[in-house]
Amino acid sequence: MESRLKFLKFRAFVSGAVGIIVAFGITELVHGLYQLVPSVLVSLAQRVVELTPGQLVTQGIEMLGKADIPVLITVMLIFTVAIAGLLANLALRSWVAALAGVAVLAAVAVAAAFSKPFIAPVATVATIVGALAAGVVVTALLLRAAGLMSPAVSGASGSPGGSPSTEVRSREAHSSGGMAVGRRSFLVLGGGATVAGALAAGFGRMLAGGGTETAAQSSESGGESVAPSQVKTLPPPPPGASLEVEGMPPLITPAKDFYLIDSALSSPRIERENWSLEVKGAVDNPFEITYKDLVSMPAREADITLSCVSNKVGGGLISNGRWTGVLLSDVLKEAGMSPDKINRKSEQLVGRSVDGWTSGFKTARAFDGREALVVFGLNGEELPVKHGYPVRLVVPGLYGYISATKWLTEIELTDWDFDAYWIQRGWSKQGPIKTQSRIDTVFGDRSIPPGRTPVGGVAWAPHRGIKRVEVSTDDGESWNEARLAEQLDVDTWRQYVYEWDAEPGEHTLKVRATDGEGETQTDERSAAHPSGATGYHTVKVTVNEG
Ligand SMILES: Nc1nc2c(c(=O)[nH]1)N[C@H]1C(S)=C(S)[C@@H](COP(=O)(O)O)O[C@H]1N2
Ligand SMILES: [Mo]
Repeated sequence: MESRLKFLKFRAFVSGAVGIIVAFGITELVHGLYQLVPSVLVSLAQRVVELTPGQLVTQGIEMLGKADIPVLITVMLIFTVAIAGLLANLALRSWVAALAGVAVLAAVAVAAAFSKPFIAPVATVATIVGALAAGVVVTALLLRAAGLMSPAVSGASGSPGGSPSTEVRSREAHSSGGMAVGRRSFLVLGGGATVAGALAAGFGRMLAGGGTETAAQSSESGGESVAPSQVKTLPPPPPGASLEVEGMPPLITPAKDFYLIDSALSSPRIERENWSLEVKGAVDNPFEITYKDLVSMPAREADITLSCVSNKVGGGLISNGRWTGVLLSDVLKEAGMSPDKINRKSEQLVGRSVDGWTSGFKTARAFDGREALVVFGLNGEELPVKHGYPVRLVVPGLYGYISATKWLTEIELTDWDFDAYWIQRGWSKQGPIKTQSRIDTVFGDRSIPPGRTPVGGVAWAPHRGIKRVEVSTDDGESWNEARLAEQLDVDTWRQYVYEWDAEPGEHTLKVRATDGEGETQTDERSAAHPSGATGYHTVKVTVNEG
């Protein structure tokens, strides 16, 4: 191993690494300025996710949580930098071989970029080729400054031929004075190029942004406003639905804090002018609807709590939104569908995203009275890009992975045999949100002063509602009735609080909820996979002597 590594010249490695950083800087900057050229880094990482077996992806998401994307991108970056360093070493022996390697990189990058929806093909190819060419030039200049390559062979075109390896050896052997000058320019050029590349990439990422911005706030979409015509809005939530307790999450989650889960490493950006929804499959009247048509249908606001199946007991992958949208049943009626027409061939409703992601649930859920919505607004604003702009599905009582397709572009009615994205990856095909409760106002592994301590939080059983919440302060030996806030809607979570008179010592707090049908959540612990975590949220606290 050691001896093999000696073949590698460190400065050549650095030259290649700097070259690829410059190349990435250029692609990211162009992406920031022009969204239709996708981020090469993100598209590469996206392909990796898609080609990785689902179980592994799932574990990755569970292990890394919100850090999964940055970690993956960092690994990609290190991997690519290493390849570039090796290619620069290869260049010392054969420019032809090294350039062939660069061509392979270009091909991989183009292939990854083209797997994204909505790209400008010519600009994308030009950007990738241009960026890699710039990287090659920088690498060649650095190799020359490092004295590893004669000016004659360091042109960007890589003028093959000659015998670079003997050339290199002879240059290294003599002229130590020349090397000193070379070292300085190597450092200046190398450092400068790295900083420039990193700055360009950083600036590009910043421009590309994301956050919870809406498309209207982001640069391109200044289009005419398409105002929904008839929205049945809701009154502000009654004051009784919120409890004034420190640490309690807000009844309606602000869009910027709404939890985020998707397989898309960067959100697809779709202009609503170009958006349409196709309703197809086992329906009498397959049809396509534009954004304008959709928002001119009767719309409503609905308070619905959305949860991710991979939320751990006590976890934060749950939020409550006030969604604006059209009833899914109304859209299906336009396609000639009605509850009595549901049969084996139309048993499942598949929602497909522009990026190919799918969810699927029983078509009957669209007609059983719950406010399953084709959504275009969140909390009185346009749907944020990250949460599915311009249109997504939200179905009360069902986990997001089977129902809540973001960047929705297709609804297909089909049989139950079709397996949607996460079903193919081993998650349960049935995805009702399990009854759960969480302690928000007291944290574990911390000590608190004795005396009155509100133990509160949220409990949820979307579409069944919460009838009762109990809190135990003695590890489940005895249970105390918690005070409930008003239930905003059966489809939302409900706040509770139990005023605990905390005495010094160690205490194990637990919470359990009973749904509107009288069913109490199970205390049996199970992991999130395959159908949602169960068990009581448990918090250990130490109460001081005071
Ligand atoms: N297109 C698309 N839609 C998607 C997903 C996805 O990966 N891609 N993830 C789903 C999952 S697993 C959940 S829990 C919800 C999360 O919605 P949010 O990110 O708006 O909170 O979206 C669902 N919709
Ligand atoms: Mo999810």
